[in-house]
Amino acid sequence: MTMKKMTGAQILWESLVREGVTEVFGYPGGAILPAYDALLDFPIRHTLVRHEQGATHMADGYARASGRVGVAIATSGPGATNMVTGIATAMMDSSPIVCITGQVGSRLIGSDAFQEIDITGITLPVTKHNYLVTRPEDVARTVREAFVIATAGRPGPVLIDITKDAQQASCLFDWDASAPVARGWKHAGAIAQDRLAQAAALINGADRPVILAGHGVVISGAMDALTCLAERAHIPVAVTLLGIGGFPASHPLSLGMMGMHGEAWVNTAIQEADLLIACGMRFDDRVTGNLKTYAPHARKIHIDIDAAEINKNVPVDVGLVGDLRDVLERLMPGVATNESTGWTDRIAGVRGDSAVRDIQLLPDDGHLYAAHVINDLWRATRGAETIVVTDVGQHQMWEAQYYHHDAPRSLITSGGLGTMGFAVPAAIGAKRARPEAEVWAIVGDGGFQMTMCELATAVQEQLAIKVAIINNGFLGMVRQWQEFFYERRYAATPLSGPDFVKLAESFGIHAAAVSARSGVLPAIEDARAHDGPVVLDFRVEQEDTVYPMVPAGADLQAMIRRPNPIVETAAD
Ligand SMILES: Cc1cc2nc3c(=O)[nH]c(=O)nc-3n(C[C@H](O)[C@H](O)[C@H](O)COP(=O)(O)OP(=O)(O)OC[C@H]3O[C@@H](n4cnc5c(N)ncnc54)[C@H](O)[C@@H]3O)c2cc1C
Ligand SMILES: Cc1ncc(C[n+]2csc(CCOP(=O)(O)OP(=O)(O)O)c2C)c(N)n1
Ligand SMILES: [Mg+2]
Repeated sequence: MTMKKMTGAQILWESLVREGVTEVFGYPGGAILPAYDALLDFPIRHTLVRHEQGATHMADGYARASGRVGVAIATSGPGATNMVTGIATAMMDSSPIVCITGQVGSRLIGSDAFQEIDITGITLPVTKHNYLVTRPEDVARTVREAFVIATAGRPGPVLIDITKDAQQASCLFDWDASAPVARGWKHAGAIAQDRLAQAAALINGADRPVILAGHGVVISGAMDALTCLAERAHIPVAVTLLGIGGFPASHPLSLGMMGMHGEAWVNTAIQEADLLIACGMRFDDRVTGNLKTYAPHARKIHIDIDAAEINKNVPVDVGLVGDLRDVLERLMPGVATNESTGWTDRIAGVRGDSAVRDIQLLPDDGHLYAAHVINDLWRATRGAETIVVTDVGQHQMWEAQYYHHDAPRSLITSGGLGTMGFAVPAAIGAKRARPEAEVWAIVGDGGFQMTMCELATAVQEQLAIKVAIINNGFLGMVRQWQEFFYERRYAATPLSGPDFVKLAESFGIHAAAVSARSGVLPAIEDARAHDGPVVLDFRVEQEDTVYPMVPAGADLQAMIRRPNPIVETAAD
């Protein structure tokens, strides 16, 4: 191959193109200007964001919707520091993004130069890896390594900080000679056959097994393998928040979400189980509650690609380190067919007896309930290729409970960091990744006000995202904690906001407010029919509460239930 002299900036884009990148999300500034100048000559579309946090969430939403690496770009100093929340969000949820930041000239480093910040130092704990590049010769290799590291094993964010002089200077571009050197990301070794046999024996001998399906199911593409295991051994499947969509909600063996706001019968099943098969999930504290009393009767199998997760929170009997799909496929030959239904009947009994919400029976007291809005959205969009992106708070939990996901990558949400402000930009990124999909952002009035500036991005880029604001006039989830644990002393949780309809209209966005149940479906249908972004302001009951709730650190069975339950059954 003939080698060509190119600037570091040109090599950056050429390398990204060769990595298959077609979209980047970013915001320019002095230290990254050489890269922006060169961008005009490369077949990569740039989405101009309104805040660099938005760029990182867009890259993250893009990655989660597609499984490809999302790319964000910003300048040095404040541009780079604005990215930190988005990088941490991606880190906590194992989402593969590559962030590129400009840095002051290499001779100025350490001089407190204008907009100089040690972004590799700042992001060290929230990236899988990061780089400071000071020579054009290192750009191609660094980009190639970054893409390997972002996606290999457990995915995560990588940051590349490139000095201005490294962008400007030229060198010979040699792609082949820049092949990444494998270092710390080598794949886990093969799992010994006796470990697989041990796991299979536990499964074959269990009377009350439960599969705990996490985000790793989706990341690994293990949906079919998981369904195969569940069906062959007749094992019910509970999902984590990030595992939603990894196993179809409509499947007869689907239990629903586990944990703090999981369904009562799911947590009961886990506490009664004699075997847990944890698949690509990390036993987050939102999932386990009190570790001392967690699943006390259960033997545990844990399959995870990250060896550090095995025995981290929950000691297990058999740990299998590897890619979930691969491990499940190798496990299957040893798994016996089981048709006994005693255990699933028992769970169905708990499910039927226990007072479960039936949102159809929530009192018709003139108030609009978030649960109705979300369930109606599910009814309206089921069957269509829909991606729901949520923000963080009560509405996020109601989404998990009342929207029933059958497809992987159809729910995108910030679980580990719980980043308010995530939904609108992540929805924009998801829409970029899958333009044919209908993309809904479900967002609280608090979180919406954190990143609502990105509506301008949706308008400028003509991205037809639909935004449903669950407007309860409160920082609802914090208010709920104050209601339960702080004697209803609502310190700093009542929240005002602008007139969201007027606000959206000022961006040139079609918008409507809804305050009655009868208005919900027509508004949703109108939004779906509208060819462009839409904002719907759902003015819901102000002091509604997410039930059930396991108080932080409490035993999983110690759920706070809706008081005076009406006869409740699972929605549909
Ligand atoms: C307000 C709020 C309330 C919440 N309440 C709940 C709740 O009630 N219930 C709940 O479940 N969550 C809840 N969460 C989310 C919770 O905090 C965690 O984010 C979530 O439980 C993590 O799910 P996970 O372990 O499946 O995914 P991740 O945290 O993304 O972990 C994925 C795991 O899969 C592994 N993995 C990745 N790729 C592979 C692969 N190819 N093969 C094998 N393994 C792989 C990773 O190493 C990792 O261990 C809540 C969050 C918020 C903000
Ligand atoms: C950036 C950030 N700041 C603070 C919090 C703490 N927090 C978690 S939920 C929540 C309230 C969210 O309110 P809103 O967006 O209106 O959603 P609701 O709970 O009312 O549905 C807050 C403040 C957070 N998760 N993220
Ligand atoms: Mg709110």
